[in-house]
Amino acid sequence: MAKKFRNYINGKWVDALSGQTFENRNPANWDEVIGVFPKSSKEDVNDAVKSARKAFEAWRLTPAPKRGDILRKVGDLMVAKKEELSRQMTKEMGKVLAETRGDVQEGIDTAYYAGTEGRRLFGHTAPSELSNKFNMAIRVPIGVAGIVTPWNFPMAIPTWKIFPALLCGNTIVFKPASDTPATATSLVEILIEAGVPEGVVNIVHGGGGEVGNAIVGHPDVDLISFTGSTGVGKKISVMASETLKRVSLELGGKNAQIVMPDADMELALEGVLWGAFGTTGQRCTATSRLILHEKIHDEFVKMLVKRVENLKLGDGLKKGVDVGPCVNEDQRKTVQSYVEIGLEQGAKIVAGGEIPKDSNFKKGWFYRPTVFTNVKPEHRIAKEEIFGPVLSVLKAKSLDHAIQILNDTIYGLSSSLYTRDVNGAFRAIRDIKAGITYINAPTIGAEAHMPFGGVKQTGNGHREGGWAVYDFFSEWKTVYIDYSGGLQRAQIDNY
Ligand code: UN1
Repeated sequence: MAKKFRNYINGKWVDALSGQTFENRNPANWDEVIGVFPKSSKEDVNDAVKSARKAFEAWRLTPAPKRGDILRKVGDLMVAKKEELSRQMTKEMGKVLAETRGDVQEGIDTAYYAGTEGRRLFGHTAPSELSNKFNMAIRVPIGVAGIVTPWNFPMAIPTWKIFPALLCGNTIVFKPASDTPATATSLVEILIEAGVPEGVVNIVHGGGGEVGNAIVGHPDVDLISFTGSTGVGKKISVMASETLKRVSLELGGKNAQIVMPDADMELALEGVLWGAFGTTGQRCTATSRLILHEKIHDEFVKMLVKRVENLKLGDGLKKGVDVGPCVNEDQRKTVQSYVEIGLEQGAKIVAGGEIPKDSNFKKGWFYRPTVFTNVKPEHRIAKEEIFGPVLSVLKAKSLDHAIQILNDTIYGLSSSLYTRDVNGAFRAIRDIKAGITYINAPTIGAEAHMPFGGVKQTGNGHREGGWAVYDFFSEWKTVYIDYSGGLQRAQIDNY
């Protein structure tokens, strides 16, 4: 019998009101059922929002350092359970164990950052233009936050949103991706164990159409923080505008790594292998374009193909496996269809390009790590986000040309340049249009205490991570205290 999971609303574990359920299976072995989860609807969301609204009144008045203490305890519990959480995540979404450990660690880092932020959460003071008057701006909680998260970082991304939201004094209605509901449940269990009061965190499982839309459309939800596709992000933006919610969108990417002839080639090779095929290419920061200077193009492609062919595909729990399966059937179909589009438009496959035929792979959503050469900037595989193990190689004549190709996309999340030329590197930092630029490091590997997010259609200008996310989850309140005992008119009495 598969384990049965529930929603957590108003301090109680409950089934969906409709009684409906859905199953989640291991993408490396679809015979294995991870669990059965409530298939919730609008009514369940209504209950969760009601619970979060009620709990907000006490939570907003809980001192921030106390909220921080709870989050520090959350971090301690995550440390204690790191291995268990990582294994559960690999089974649930397929990425290899070393990476799921990294995912949990990112959550731990975020918890400890939030814990200490409880004793900062700085505001500002500024002198008044009038005598005997004091000015300050303080951060205040906003209300109920709707948190809608993807399956590729099932622990890290929810923590990026939920921990700072809680620290700032907001309450939560959490809808995790339906491909990773078990990891999300573990996170909620940890929050409860650490002492988050009843009603402050609520989790509602189910599909985006039903549960996600109900959260975004709910008039009593004040904030939405969403990570996912650009298509869905645009719909959320429109829907949330009805009630003028504050919305943070973390969307697609078409990230590129540039390699110049003066770079350390071995290092650049390690970088692109990790950036393109880590998490089976299913990161919004994944390297999906490699822009090679023409002088080193042929030699680099040769080195790359050799290494890609040796990447070991398999069940992420097994030792020595480099690349796990795609998360589900739809995702693998998308990958396959982009490979066909690439071929049709005249690109050339130099590695992978197929579903593995070996019987070991029969019961999982595996796809061979794939490299295309002869890719032109106008090809769809150079423009559209694939979210799978597919790398498109393009050729550039110079650094400026490479930057121009890199910028030729609607997205702007991550970017990378391998070079030893410090002048070129600084020019690239200035001219690359992306939220994140790495020099001599791959496009993946963001750290929890630094701002994370993109420009152009990767988002709507907000940032997660570090200090920046606290701006999203709190409201500025400006306070003027006049202790002159008389009416002082700003802009008038002093001029
Ligand atoms: C994502 O793919 O949505 O920098 C997040 C990275 C990770 C986070 C990725 N630390 O790749």
